[in-house]
Amino acid sequence: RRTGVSSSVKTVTEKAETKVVDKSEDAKKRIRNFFSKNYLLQHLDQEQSQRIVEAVEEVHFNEGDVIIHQGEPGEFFYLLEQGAAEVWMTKPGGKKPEVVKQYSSGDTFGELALLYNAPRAATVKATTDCVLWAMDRSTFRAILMTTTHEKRNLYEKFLSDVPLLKTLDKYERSSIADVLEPEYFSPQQTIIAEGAKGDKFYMIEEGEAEARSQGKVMMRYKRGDYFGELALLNDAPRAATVTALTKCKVVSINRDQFKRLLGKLEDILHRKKEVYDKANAAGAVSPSDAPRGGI
Ligand code: 1OR
Repeated sequence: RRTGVSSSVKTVTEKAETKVVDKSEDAKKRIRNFFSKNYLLQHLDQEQSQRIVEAVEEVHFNEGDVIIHQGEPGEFFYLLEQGAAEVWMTKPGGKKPEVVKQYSSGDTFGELALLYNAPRAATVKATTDCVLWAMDRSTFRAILMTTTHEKRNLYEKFLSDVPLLKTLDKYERSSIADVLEPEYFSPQQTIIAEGAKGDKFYMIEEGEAEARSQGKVMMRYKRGDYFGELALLNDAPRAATVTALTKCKVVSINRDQFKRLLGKLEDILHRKKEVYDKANAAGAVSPSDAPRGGI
């Protein structure tokens, strides 16, 4: 059963819409600590994060409890502070529910019903005892709705054009949209330097770039192509220098999110090695002969 831990819920009079749940300084510290680990909550300004700190309510679930029921209306967005949960879903046309995702400490879920005013898309079940922070619908809508929605819309078309991501479903692509960080480069600017330590994976949204190793052009990249995966896959230094050829807008994903969101594409990513080996064997290729990015 769900148990509310905080005792009193009151509404501040000056701001009729603002929900405030009394909590200790220690609880506030735990929530802020959660923010620092979660990509959705990392970029909030002081006022926004303060409002969330005030509004969320601590809830506990026991192992085996259902936190969210597929098909029911949604009231809360959840921050999983401690414990683990799994997502069960009966896919359209499917008969039986199956596990489609696992959550661990630092993850958030339950945003879809609040974003789209839709029934819960899946069932989320605690697989251990769990400590969560529940954010009410109006706080979610006031603070997180616009940014989440805009970011998912903004990148939906681009991500569906990336050949690498073709096998992912729409929800998995929107989870990628949540974590993308845009970066801009001018012509001849270095995006990645050979030999450097690598902690980001890149996709080109606009512009062109090339990869060189020991002076030779190895790859050409255009919109929808990706690079920077090798250092993350192999825990190795950057194997080539990537330089912008034109003005470029790239989007990047950090190492942890790459593992979490693109983990199941590892096979495809490893197969790309054949393309690199070919480029290497071909030796000093002229830029126009260099293999093009994606696969
Ligand atoms: P919600 O408010 O609909 C259930 O309540 C939550 O489960 C949902 O928000 C998401 O936060 C979360 N498809 C839909 N919802 C998912 C999925 C998912 N995974 C987690 N949730 N898929 C799994 C992707 C790996 C798509 C399966 C076809």
